[in-house]
Amino acid sequence: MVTRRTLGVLVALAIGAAAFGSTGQALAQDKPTVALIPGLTTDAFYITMHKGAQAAADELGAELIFQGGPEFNPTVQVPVLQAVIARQPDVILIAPTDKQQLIAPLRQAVDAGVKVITVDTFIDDGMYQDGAGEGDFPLSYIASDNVLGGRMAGEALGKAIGGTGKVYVSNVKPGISTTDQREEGFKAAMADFPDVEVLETQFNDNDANKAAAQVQAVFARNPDLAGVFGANLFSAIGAADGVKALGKTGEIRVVAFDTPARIVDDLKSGLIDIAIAQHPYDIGYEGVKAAVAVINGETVETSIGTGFTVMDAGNIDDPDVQARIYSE
Ligand code: T6T
Repeated sequence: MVTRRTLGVLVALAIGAAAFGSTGQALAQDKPTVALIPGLTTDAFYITMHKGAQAAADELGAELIFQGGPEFNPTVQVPVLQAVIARQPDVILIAPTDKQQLIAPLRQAVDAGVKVITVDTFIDDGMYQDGAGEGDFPLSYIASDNVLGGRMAGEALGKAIGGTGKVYVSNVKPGISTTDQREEGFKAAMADFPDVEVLETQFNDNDANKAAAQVQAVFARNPDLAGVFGANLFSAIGAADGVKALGKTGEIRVVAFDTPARIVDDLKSGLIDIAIAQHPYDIGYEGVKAAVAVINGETVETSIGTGFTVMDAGNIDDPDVQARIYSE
């Protein structure tokens, strides 16, 4: 006799048989699976991106894996990528931590049948699917326009210092698409300020403490230092901390890229003049949307741009502006 209990067991066995092949190996899940590999996990920018990605995954019925390393560094990111490839998601969304060093490891993903889309940063020249270059195989690039963002920062800093004086870029390290492009845009904007001298870029390895110490060292050599552009979250926090430690708030002007929560106080106190918020939530959301489209056999744009919100002391209390402060 088939009792209620044995029926339950039979149903459970049937579900088990559907989920596992005769070898006991897991079969592909019904749900599309998307993996998001950030530049590093403990950065408010990527934490916010994760939220947007999760929102899209929930809406579209996709499974989202979020796996990353503790540092923005290809040596740390490549093993994470290899572990994710072994999990065989349908699509990998990744913020590659170096333009060149991630090309070959990402090629391995494609060879393993996993589709690749890059978010925030790109590999190679960032022009995908054009048949040119070793790294044209990702299907799409979803990000801010970083040259434009750097240009906006340059214009803001040039104006803040009255079009004259010495400035420098506090940057992470060469070879990262986003921060390289921000510096490029910043320097292009400075061409409109002939009386501004752009000093040598200081590279801080994504370490805010190092960036702060560099402000003090540059100031020691250039007591007439007028401004610093912090080209990402850690560079900007370090630049602000360095200026504060010198007691030069409002005298050495700071323009920040990225907007973690503490930016609010720094804008209000005049430590930072302007902060350029990216829209990482949208990058994550659009990333998963594009991934699911690809899984459904649709073609996606090879380049999808997201916007900016420029924050200053005058608008920082607006709810629309507050909404663009990154999550922690
Ligand atoms: O500025 C973002 C990101 O766009 C960049 O690629 C790396 O740094 C951040 O994550 C901020 O820390």
